[in-house]
Amino acid sequence: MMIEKSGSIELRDISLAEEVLPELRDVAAGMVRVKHLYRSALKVAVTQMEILDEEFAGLYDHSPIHHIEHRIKSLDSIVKKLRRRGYAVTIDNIYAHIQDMAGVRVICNYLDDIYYLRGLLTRTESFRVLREADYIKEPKATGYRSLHLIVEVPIVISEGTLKLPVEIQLRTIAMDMWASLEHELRYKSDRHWGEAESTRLRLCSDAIYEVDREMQNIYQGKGPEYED
Ligand code: 0O2
Repeated sequence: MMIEKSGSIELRDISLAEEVLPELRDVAAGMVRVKHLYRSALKVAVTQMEILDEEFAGLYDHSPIHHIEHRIKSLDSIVKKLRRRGYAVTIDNIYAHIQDMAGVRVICNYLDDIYYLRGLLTRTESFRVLREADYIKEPKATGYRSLHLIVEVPIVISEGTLKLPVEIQLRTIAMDMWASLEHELRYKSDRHWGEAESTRLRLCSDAIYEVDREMQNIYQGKGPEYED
């Protein structure tokens, strides 16, 4: 299953943002090209994931992929990220400093599926791995767990071949549930957010990880006492 998340940069977003951020006027025209190039890179990466998904679905009993989501980073998110890192909002800085303009999220059934897919993706000659962050082995302080890969994807355009970064996030269904709800709670709710709530979310993440391990043990026919 393929899901396109909202968050693509639309021209109306740019004109809206212009009213708030006058300096964005200069980048508005360039954003159209940025969007086109990264959407192309995203298509290449998503198509590769679809090929694998269809192969597993057609030929094997088990597919490591539950579903795939993809998105182009929103303008709001680009601006926040550049500013957080102390860069001016320019087209050059987007190319130089934003590696997750194009993002693919692969939701896997079991923990081992994540590392199996990682193995397939990092072995392929067409995608060079630029960066890897394993937030499963070392979760973020928030409790966030996922495996992140930044891969360089080639696209053929009229001027030649261009290589652009695409972020691939690999996570289980359970990790995805936690990340979606945590994001919703933390950024969208008007409630006061304190240390107690953060601790409870971290504990939820730990509990979910134990469930992931136990579900995998059951799937693999291993006893409850089994340790990696
Ligand atoms: P968007 O556009 O909303 O998807 P950064 O931490 O962003 O300065 P980096 O290295 O680019 O640096 O990013 P990182 O931390 O490897 O991964 C960023 C993305 O991972 C986020 O996208 C989220 O999708 C996810 N993520 C990372 N930490 C958390 C977390 O604590 N909770 C949740 N729910 N998701 C997290 P963005 O940046 O939100 O961009």
